[in-house]
Amino acid sequence: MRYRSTASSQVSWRPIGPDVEEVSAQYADPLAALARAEIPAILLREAYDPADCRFLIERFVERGLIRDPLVDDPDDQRTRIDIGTSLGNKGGDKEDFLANAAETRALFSTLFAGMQDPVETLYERLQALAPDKKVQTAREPDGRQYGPAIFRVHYDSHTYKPHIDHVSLREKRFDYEVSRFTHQFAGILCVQNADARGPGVQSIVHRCLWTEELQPQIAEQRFAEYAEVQGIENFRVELEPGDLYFFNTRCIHEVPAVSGDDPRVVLAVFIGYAEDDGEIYVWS
Ligand SMILES: O=C(O)CCC(=O)C(=O)O
Ligand SMILES: [Fe+2]
Repeated sequence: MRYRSTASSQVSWRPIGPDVEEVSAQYADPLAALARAEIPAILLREAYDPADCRFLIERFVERGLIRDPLVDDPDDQRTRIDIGTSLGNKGGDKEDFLANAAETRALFSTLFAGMQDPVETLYERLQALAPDKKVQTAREPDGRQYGPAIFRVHYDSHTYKPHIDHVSLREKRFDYEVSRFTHQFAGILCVQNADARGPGVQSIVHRCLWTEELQPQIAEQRFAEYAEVQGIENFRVELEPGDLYFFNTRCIHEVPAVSGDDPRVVLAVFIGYAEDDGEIYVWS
């Protein structure tokens, strides 16, 4: 069945899934629906093997990329550890950013030995959702590539307050090739929940596309109140390890404080998309 998708629809704002076949059967162009925020997310269950999720965490510990959960290091109190290159953090210095991205690609070329490459899984699924476009790692006109994806490891109490992500609208970056895309999405693969006893709330996506007028509500941390008064719908994303979701990062979204003994670990990408662009760029 094809969901009705206008704001006046009786059908509430629900993600589509649980796999590419079903999504493609429901929507001729699922990414266009995401761009218009007709749906909160494309949610693909078991895109990646949960056993490989566990191997991956062990690999991170073996390689010293994250803290050993059995060793308490009083000098290391970080609530977030990144494995990969972030344009948001490093984009102020393009040379440094691109050099760092090359190091990440070198690291990732051996990191997944003996297991399915989760970055490949994520790109493959995205490509399957957009058969008419070419999905590839974002690159500058001279061919130099951005970081392909990033692991984010969040420890107890780490929170993302309501925000959006958008290279030009929010970060005001115009000197990178990815600025050309009208729409920005995120792809998030759950590697580990903070509490192994059940699916954790990963993020809350609000049915509200950012505009300049909304910025004060966000900056002054009044969005929750605003959403309540306006009766803005939201969708709470709950994932098991191996589940993957894509959402429009211009929809105001947040991640409640991580709570649990284990870190919440995700593999994340940003995605540049435009209806009239034959390429889809992926970066972190
Ligand atoms: O960790 C997440 O699920 C989402 C984090 C976030 O805000 C983003 O990737 O844009
Ligand atoms: Fe975000």
